[in-house]
Amino acid sequence: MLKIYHSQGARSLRVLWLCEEMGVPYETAEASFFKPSDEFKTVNPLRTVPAMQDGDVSMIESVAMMIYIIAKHGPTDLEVKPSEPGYADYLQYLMFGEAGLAVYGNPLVATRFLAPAEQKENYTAGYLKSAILKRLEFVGQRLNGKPYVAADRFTAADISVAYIATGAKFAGIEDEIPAPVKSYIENLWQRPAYQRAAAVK
Ligand SMILES: N[C@@H](CCC(=O)N[C@@H](CS)C(=O)NCC(=O)O)C(=O)O
Repeated sequence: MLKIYHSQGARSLRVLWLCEEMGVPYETAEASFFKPSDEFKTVNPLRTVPAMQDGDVSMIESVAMMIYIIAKHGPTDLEVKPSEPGYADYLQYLMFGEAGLAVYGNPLVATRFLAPAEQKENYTAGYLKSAILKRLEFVGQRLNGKPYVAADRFTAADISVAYIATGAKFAGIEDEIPAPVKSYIENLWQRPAYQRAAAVK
């Protein structure tokens, strides 16, 4: 069974949500930032969350875990195939959720909680915040009122992108998410699979 090293509100949410949508069984293990267990440190010497083990396989990138789980436990409509319209959008937004959005949040969160007071509002923090908000505006424009980012259906790309709302809370910018993107994500949050995943401690 998949073992997912999880911390509530971390990117492990993407992996749990995907498993819940697909009905893939998994177990979780605590991945604490402050008191990492020896087991977690062995699986992920970087100590970033999530990590995943599947037998002898260990992984530390949430979107790669999603691709792995889809490939191993699919087929699923959460994936868009190369033959389908929307394939390029699917790939793009699956990656964009992390590489174009969430990754900008890490240094912002670190600055918010760990930087000395006089550095909390520094140039880099301002840059990161505007980089995230600019990219969210881009997502809102691309959605143009549609409920999903690719292929006119709910896919893993939506799971990837929607994580930014959770990350934005830690970064203290959740109130600045553009309204169209906020409603897009709040609509995704109605899904029972999301709610089960979000409730996992
Ligand atoms: N690209 C990685 C990023 C993992 C990551 O940075 N996770 C955050 C929590 S959501 C973390 O562990 N931050 C602490 C750190 O960067 O040291 C992924 O998508 O899994």
